[in-house]
Amino acid sequence: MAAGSPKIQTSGIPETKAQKDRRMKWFREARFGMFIHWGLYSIPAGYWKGKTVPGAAEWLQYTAQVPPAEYEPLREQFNPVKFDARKWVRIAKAAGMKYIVITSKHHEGFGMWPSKQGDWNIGHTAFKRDPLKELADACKKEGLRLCFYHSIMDWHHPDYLPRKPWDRRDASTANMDRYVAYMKAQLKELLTNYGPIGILWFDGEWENTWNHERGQDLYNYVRSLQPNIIVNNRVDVGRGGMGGMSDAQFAGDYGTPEQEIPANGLPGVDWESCMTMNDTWGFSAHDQNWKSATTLIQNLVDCASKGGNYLLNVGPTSLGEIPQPSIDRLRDVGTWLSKNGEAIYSSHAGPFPRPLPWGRVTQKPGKLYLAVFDPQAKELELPGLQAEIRRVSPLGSREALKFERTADGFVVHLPETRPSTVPVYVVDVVGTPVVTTQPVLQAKDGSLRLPAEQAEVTGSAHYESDKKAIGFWTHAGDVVNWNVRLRRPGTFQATVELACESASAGSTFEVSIGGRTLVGTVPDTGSWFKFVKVPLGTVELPAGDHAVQVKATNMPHGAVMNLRSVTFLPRS
Ligand code: FHN
Repeated sequence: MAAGSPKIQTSGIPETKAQKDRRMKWFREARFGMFIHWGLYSIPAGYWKGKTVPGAAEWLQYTAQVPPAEYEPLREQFNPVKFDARKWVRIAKAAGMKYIVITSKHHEGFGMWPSKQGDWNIGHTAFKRDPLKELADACKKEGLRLCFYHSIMDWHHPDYLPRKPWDRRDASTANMDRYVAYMKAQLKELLTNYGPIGILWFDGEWENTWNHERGQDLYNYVRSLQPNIIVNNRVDVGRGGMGGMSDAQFAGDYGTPEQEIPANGLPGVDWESCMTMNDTWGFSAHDQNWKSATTLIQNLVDCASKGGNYLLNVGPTSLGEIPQPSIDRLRDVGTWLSKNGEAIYSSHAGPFPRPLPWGRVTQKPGKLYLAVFDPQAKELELPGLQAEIRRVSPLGSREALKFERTADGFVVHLPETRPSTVPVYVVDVVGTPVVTTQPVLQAKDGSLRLPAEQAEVTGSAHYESDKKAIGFWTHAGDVVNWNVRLRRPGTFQATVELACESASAGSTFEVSIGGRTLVGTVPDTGSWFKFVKVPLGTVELPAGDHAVQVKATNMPHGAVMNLRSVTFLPRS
């Protein structure tokens, strides 16, 4: 270690910043990985005793309350004769993914490798092969990193506590220390027999038998077996819910927001958003709610534009095949990345502190990459950008696009013809671009549209990307803020788009802008997901910069609302 290098405590293991940067380098460059949830749950695939089991398919044992004795016969049925590690890895590689995180053991406790610890693993099935070894060999051959997801929570091991309500086995002799020793013995097999492992992706850390002491000990143990491995934050108990990362005092190298992309990333830490392609992690025969390839591409760009990675899940069938809808989408994402990967791999968060209405921006030294989500956009405003722009071109072309500096930053004029799916434009800049202030700008049609993703929130309420709204608004003192710039005065009709379940309806709130205040009452919209537009009346506003605030004036129940947007439309 270089003399005098400041040491940073990485959860009990002294490491300099330079050493951690070296360890994280491949992860920060990769930006895109494949998550694989594969286990015995792929056999029932969302059904049990002829009935549909709702929710995530890998949770079937819990949701259908299947006692271990009734679940265990699945082991005798498991024989994934169509499993082909090379095919899986080539699908991931062609999709532009740089690493694979596969469930070595999910909550069901079943080991997906022939472990010598006990008999609840694939070594005691008709499938006399080791899928993790075959994946390790295929990843090595194709140049991807193999990583393991390992659940701390274990619904099968007799020493794991707490027991689930549907598990009537005697718990009087259960011993959590003995369980941890078992888990460590399995992890030692995984970290000594399968070559260099990129990430140990822990999960299931939320039950009361797990704590910081155990988490830090497990982090240190894993790193002692493979010092260069990366360990996610779910090894410890410092994850702030699904939000990702709460406190650096806990073990773990990066944050893990799940099924969402933080509105403004997780500044100052490494992070990776894990998301499903439909609504389940494990294979479900009844979940056909597939996201479009365009949505998956936009999610990847959104993560990269905020300095994070995107871990996209597939749930293979019990025969060992990745579902065709997943294959089709991954192929389309790979096609996009083959043309636009320069904007993603080894990119950094763009200079804009908040998302832009037309898309996202990533950056590399001397370049900005403008990824356009809005298919109708004809020009791109870059509010508050301080930079010297030399040239703007479509990525991969030398065509020079028109652009000009304005009072508000820059405007780039887009070509008439452009790729249909998330076109990317490269801005050649001199030096390091800076964004001093990023007001939400009034559109050319005079409208002022304030989406939740561009707001700054004071308090614990926060943006939920699955609802495109600010939720968890459970404190009456939370305030939602936008800084806006009106380039033309006028009289505007104000409208709030919101959702609120019946039990929480009735809060009153006010929207203030330019010294004017509009008031409203939150109606029952039927659910937190069902959004309606509530007119608030009209307001006359001068041109100039204004602060917009939405705050509750009364919160009679547990929450105020889910706020999707505030819109000011000019009265004709
Ligand atoms: O309970 C698991 C779930 O099955 C899935 O594995 C996700 C993926 O991150 N993690 C847990 C839910 O947070």
